[in-house]
Amino acid sequence: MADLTVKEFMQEIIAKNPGETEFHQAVQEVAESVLPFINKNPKYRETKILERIAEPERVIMFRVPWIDDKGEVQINRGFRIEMNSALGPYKGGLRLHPTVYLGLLKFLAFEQVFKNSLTTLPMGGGKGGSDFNPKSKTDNEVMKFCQSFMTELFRHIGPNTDVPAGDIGTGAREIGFMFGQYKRIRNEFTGILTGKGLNWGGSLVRPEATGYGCVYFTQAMLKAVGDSLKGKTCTVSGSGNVAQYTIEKVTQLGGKCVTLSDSGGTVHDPDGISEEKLAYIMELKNVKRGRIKEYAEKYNCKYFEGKNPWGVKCDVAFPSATQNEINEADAKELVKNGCIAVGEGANMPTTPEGVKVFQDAKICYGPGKAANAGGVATSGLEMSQNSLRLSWSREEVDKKLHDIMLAIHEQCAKYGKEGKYIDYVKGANIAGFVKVADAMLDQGVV
Ligand code: NDP
Ligand code: 2IT
Repeated sequence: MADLTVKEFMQEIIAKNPGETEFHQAVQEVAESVLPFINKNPKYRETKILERIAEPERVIMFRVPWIDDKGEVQINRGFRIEMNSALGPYKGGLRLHPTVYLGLLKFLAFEQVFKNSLTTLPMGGGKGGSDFNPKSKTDNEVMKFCQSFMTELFRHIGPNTDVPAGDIGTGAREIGFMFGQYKRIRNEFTGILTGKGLNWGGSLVRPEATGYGCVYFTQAMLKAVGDSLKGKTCTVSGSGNVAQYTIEKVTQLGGKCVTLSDSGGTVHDPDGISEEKLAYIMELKNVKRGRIKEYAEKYNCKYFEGKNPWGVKCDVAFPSATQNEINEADAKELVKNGCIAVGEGANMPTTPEGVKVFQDAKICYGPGKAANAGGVATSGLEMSQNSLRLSWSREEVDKKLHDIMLAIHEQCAKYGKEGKYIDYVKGANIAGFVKVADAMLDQGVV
């Protein structure tokens, strides 16, 4: 059989999924890593495993009608992409953001399959959400939306079927409203969502897990080249869940975070974001739901309207906002300014051209599906605790998270080592692929 080229493979993907540009981007990156491996292993080629992984097992799209505080009817579109269940129940977050459409969630669901495989826990991959914009909505409006969303979603999920969680725009408040509605409809208290409140089934360290895990992974990358986070200046984008706990852990490990951002712009605080300043950010973002600009006003530092943080000189960068937030020019700027490591808290935050810049410069580059897997891994730990009807201590969960991040680093190194350099993109893609592919082979053509 002649080798299957990335070009041939992508032509079919693009023809079958027109206009879904983020999905094409995510599939192409995996195909570039995995096709050479598949071509050498005919059992995967003959059984069209990658073609099957790129086709969701099921896509659910639905109307989400609700009534706002003025009494006006609003209509949003809800989605759940049940991508792959070879390794366990579908698992992945729910994104609430006006840019949500089918192609965006398919990219996230596709990435999730490989990420969840890397965690070593029994979880398939999925993603969902809606084009609902929680910003500037009242708590009552958010509750009305969440209840309507769950009124359709409930029939598709379950503790052994599909277990959603948070993502952009879906935090503790939204998970609470959705859980309440599920329980009311089904008359059942079960672990159908993760990221739940700590006193009603949530796991300790789940709120912190994505940020902490990303820092643990970055620390492992630095250790592999004989370095550490101690004394390093770090830039962070975003100011939500992932950004907040990235800052907390970097600071605990002796690094200094100097930026934060939101869709309005970036703040630069050269003195570093201390524990006290972080507490202010958490109140500002999680309770008052304000803008990051207010931080600059309070602490008298610079605010760059409409700008991202990548122009600020740093040793380590933690993109923790959204997809494609680092382009080729940003990546060049980072490398030029001496950046030695990038830990992706966000999903696919670097464009393919940007990734190439990092790879050519041979800096430590940890792609999202490896570096941010601590969030979903701890969701897996929450599912285990729910099944056992037990809750583990903070130290226990944190240790398991730390061990999982080191195990992911090991798997990436195993498949991505090229002499002294570790290509974490190749490593994560192949390691993630092999486990899913082997499970699919065992389970027949389904
Ligand atoms: P949050 O909603 O808590 O925070 C998102 C942050 O990113 C906000 O500061 C937001 O600013 C900013 N942001 C979002 N979209 C844009 C945009 N288009 N342009 C500029 N800034 C933007 O989300 P999370 O912290 O949970 O998620 C951040 C990233 O991490 C996402 O890529 C997510 O998929 C990924 N991730 C999250 C996990 C989790 O457990 N939560 C797990 C693994 C990955 P603003 O408020 O102005 O929109
Ligand atoms: O992108 C992700 O991994 C998440 N948003 C977390 C998913 C989860 O099920 O915890």
